[in-house]
Amino acid sequence: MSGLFDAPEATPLAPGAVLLHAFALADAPAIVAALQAVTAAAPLRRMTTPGGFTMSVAMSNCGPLGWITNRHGYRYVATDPDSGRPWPPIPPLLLRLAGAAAARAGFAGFRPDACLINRYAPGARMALHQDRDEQDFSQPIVSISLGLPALFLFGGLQRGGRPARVPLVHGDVLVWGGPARLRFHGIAPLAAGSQPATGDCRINLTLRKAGAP
Ligand code: MD6
Ligand code: FE
Repeated sequence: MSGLFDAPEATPLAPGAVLLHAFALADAPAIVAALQAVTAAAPLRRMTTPGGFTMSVAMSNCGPLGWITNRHGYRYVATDPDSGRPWPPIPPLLLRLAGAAAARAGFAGFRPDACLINRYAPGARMALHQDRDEQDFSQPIVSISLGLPALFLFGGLQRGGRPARVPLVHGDVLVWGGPARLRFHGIAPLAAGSQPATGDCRINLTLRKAGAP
């Protein structure tokens, strides 16, 4: 129940994009524990962009498909290129949470087949980009923030212009799809801080439907 002086449960950012405050907060300890097992099997690693730069964010995946970048481009693949094994399965807790968050934002029936795990150490950032390597843009993306706070840069459908700056804190869930699905977005360089839940870093999980509908 929310009262006059409570923080809002949901903030619409744009048509198709909504920030669900603290939606993952109660599940955060269980999510962090499940991620330990995932990243033990598929360790976080800093990938190379097609332009030859090493990303500041360390990444891994779980699910039938995982997002990778290397000198040959960006794409989704079924096996971890570092081990040759399939990515670990998406923990059921995350599937449930993503489906509930998507439904809360108006996207019923969301069934992700990919979960990208991003780990930001202080100073790490994500340049403005669009998420367009998925096959079906009718499906939303559910983004879970854990650990240190970050400033989300929320741009428009075209590159250029000054993006809005949206603070994301531990337990926040951002859902976007529909008319917002191809907006440019990024993360400002992470400020250092103390966050026992994740060990002084930020973890972002993005659950997507990457494969064919
Ligand atoms: C991040 N998020 O929060 C980066 N992409 O660390 C993303 O790149 C992102 O939050 C698509 C949809 C939601 C997101
Ligand atoms: Fe993205």
